[in-house]
Amino acid sequence: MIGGFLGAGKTTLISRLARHYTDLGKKIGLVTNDQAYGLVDTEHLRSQGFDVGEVPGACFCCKFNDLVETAEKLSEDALPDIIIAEPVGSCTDLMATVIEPMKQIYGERFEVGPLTVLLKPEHGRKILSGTGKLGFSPKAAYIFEKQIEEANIVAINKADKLTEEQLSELVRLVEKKFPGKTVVTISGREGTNVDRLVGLMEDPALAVRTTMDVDYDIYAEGEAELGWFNCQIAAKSVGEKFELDRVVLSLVEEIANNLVAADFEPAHLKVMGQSVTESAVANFVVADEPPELSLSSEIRTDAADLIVNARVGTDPRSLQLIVQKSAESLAGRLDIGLELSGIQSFKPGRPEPIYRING
Ligand SMILES: Nc1nc2c(ncn2[C@@H]2O[C@H](COP(=O)(O)OP(=O)(O)O)[C@@H](O)[C@H]2O)c(=O)[nH]1
Ligand SMILES: [Mg+2]
Repeated sequence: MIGGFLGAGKTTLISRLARHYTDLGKKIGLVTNDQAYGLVDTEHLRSQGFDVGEVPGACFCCKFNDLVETAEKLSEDALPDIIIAEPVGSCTDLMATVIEPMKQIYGERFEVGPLTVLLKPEHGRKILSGTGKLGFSPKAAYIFEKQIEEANIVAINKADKLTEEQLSELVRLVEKKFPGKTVVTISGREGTNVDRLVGLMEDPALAVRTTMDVDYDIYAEGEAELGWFNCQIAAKSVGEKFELDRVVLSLVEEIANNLVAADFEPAHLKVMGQSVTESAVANFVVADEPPELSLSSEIRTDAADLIVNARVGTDPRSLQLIVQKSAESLAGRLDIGLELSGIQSFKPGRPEPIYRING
């Protein structure tokens, strides 16, 4: 299981790990998870040819049996050697509510690896040092810290965009707050140090139980401070074909500008655009850095299906209005048709784990 805050780079790393193991001749099964339906991550990983099961509608701990069923379904055709699961980025207490129950109830069927947590540097430095604007309220920051606290392995991600100084500051902050943690610095996107991480993830000696107290009131309130918004958008050219990458990135930029203007901190906004053959993905993960195109299609097309997944520090209604307004103004500016459907807009409910085994 690879956890970590929204936008930490879990899906990117998982796709690299899946390729790594596939190249070694191993069969890989992936499981994605979210509070909502219609996930960019699922489509993104499937578009790379991986076998992906999805647990939508609530987190793994509240849908523990769906996680097991999904993992079992992955093995119906061909038993996977390794299953990698990505929990919701606003989730914590996974050791007590997912990993331990998995070991105790299904220990004979699955050997459960260490809980790896990716540290998102964009919010991590502010939250762990407690200096500057946190970006989120202390309650959401509580979740961020709890994710690190329960990890068997903390992987400080995105090393490629950090200076040596910033990296060692993050290592120092983690070691100071959570003494004795196994910490590694990686770039999931570039592949730096991923071999080292793989070595750690395969070490059964690291798959030990960690115990921690969690205040479920703070956890629930912290999670509920994030607005969730998903929708599909049918993009159609009015005249000439459009550049898919440009539409996907411009939509994220438009929404990002409006969020920043309203002082709403993004946790993760992602948009995927798919034509029949190609896909593009753009992301926005922190207010003070611009959005980026993380997968380019390099095609022009007449029509594409877009998926929007936004998790932002504001109420769902304001978030929905911003996405709708942004799509409308972009359609006018680029002279294309953008038709929204399948809107889901809500804040996550209180986490109610099926099992909790702690100490
Ligand atoms: N610079 C850099 N960006 C990364 C890295 N890993 C992921 N990202 C970017 O971070 C954003 C969020 O990544 P994603 O894997 O979707 O995060 P998730 O929400 O944790 O699954 C995307 O724009 C990625 O391209 C990395 O190692 N370095
Ligand atoms: Mg993801």
